[in-house]
Amino acid sequence: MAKFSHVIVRRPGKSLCDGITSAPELGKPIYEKAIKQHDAYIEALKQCGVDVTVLPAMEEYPDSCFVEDTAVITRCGAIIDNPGAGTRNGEAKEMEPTIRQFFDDDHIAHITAPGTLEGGDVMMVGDHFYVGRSARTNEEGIRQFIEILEGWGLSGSEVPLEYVLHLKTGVNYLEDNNMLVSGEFKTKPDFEKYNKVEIPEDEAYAANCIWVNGTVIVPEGYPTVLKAVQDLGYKTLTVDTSEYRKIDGGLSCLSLRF
Ligand code: CIR
Repeated sequence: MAKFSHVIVRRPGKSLCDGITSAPELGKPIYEKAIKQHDAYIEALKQCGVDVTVLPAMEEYPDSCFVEDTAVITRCGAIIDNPGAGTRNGEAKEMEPTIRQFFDDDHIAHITAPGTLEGGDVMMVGDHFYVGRSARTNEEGIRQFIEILEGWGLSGSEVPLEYVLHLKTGVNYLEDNNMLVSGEFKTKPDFEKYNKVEIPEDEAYAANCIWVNGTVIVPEGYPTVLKAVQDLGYKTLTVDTSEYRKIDGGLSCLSLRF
C-alpha cells in the first residue's frame, strides 16, 4: 500500500479567475474564497500526517495551483510532465527545482515534445500507472511515460478517454482494491478487477477524492459519495473546493503526493 510523507502545493494567484474552464456557467472563482479553501486543504493534508511544501502563487500561470499536472512522482523517481495545455506548459519547468530538492538527476526523467502528458491523466495503483489519452496527454507522451516507468521496474497502460478532461476527473483509486468510478469509467474493462464504487451522475465531481495514508479527503457537499467512502471503512475529511470546481479543478489536482 502507498504511504505518503510529502505533499507539494502551490498557492492560487488572483489570476485564478482566468483559469481554463469547460463550465463558464458556474461563474469565475472568487479569489478570497479560493485562498480560504486552499488553507483548509493544506490543513486536511497535514492531518493525514504529511509534510506540506507550499509554493508561492505564480500570477503568470492562472492554473498553476493545479500542481498535479506538472509532474508524476513514483516511489522510484519523478517524471516532469510536458503539459498539453498551451497556457500551462511552462508550469512544469517552474516545478522542477522543487522536485530536485527530493530527487537527484538519476531519479528525474522528462516527457518531451512532441509528447505531451499532464499528471491529472495518471492514476497510480501500486506499481502500475493508468494513463488517460486525452486532449492534454497524447500517444507519444504515453509511450515515453511507459518507457520511463519500465526502466524503473514499474508499469503503465493507456486508457482512452471519451468525455472527461483528465483520467482522474472520473476515476480515483483509494487503495485496498477500492476505486471510485463515474460516467464512462463504470464500464471500462481496465477497471473490472477492482471493487468499483459507482458515483451517481449528480455527484460525478466527487469521483475526485484523494486517499492520504488511510484517510480519504472528499469534496464538501456530496453526501452520497461521502457515505459510500465511509461505508468502505475509511476515515474521511471534507474540504470545500467550490472555487476550483468552477475551473475544472478538484482535490487531486491541487497537490503532488509522494
Ligand atoms: C485546466 O483546465 O488545466 C485547469 N483549469 C484544471 C486542471 C485540473 N487538473 C487536474 O484534473 N489534474
